[in-house]
Amino acid sequence: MSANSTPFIADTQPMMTIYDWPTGPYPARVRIALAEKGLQSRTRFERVHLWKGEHKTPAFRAKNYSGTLPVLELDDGTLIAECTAITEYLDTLDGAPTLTGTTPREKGLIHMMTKRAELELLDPVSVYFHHATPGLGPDVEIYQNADWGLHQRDKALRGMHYFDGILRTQPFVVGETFSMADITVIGGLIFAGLVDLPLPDACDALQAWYATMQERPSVKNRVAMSKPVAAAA
Ligand code: GTS
Repeated sequence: MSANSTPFIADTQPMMTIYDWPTGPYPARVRIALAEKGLQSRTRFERVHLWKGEHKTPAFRAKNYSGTLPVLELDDGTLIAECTAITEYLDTLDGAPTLTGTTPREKGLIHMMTKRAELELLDPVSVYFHHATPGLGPDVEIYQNADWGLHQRDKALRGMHYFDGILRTQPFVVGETFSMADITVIGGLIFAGLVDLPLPDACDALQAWYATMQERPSVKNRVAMSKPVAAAA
């Protein structure tokens, strides 16, 4: 058992390992999905130190060619990277998806809006962080283009207005049900908060939605999820 393993795991359940960084916005997406699906007790977390660039080492790139977090490793050695792919796996594990849709229509819309949340919000905030701020520091950020970073910052702000418009007329990013698309927008706003990119005042629907989302236990407890459980008295 590794130092990060939680001691309350039922021995009979197959285990999964998540390689991540506890406060990271992309890792947050998978942590929220794990909590929504009640899979925390089947998960061990292995911390990969982002600020030391551990995700760029050859050893880690052997697990994920892209050198990014999070990565899911199954006990048979299967490796699944990319938050969307990991969420799809977790959501369908019990045969009762709640985050990725059940009908073809739902699945199509949720996939589209998840991709849109990445393209128009989360990924641009990330590019802004890595290119137009010190990012993870000079040892990790080997190429930076500040103009590109600032351009992506503006794109992220436009994305906030876009999602604000969506959330003016419905409670969730895809209609009436919380889904992977909501989780992805949450990831974008977590990242925006970390890089001091405030939601525009005009985005009051997005602000109200985010306040509600932050009250969800899966969102609220995402960082604490991997803290070692206190020893039983
Ligand atoms: N498309 C990937 C996914 O969806 O999983 C992107 C993953 C990603 O960018 N993860 C961040 C990362 O590894 C983790 S965090 O910044 O949210 O904590 N960034 C480090 C880097 O050097 O790009």
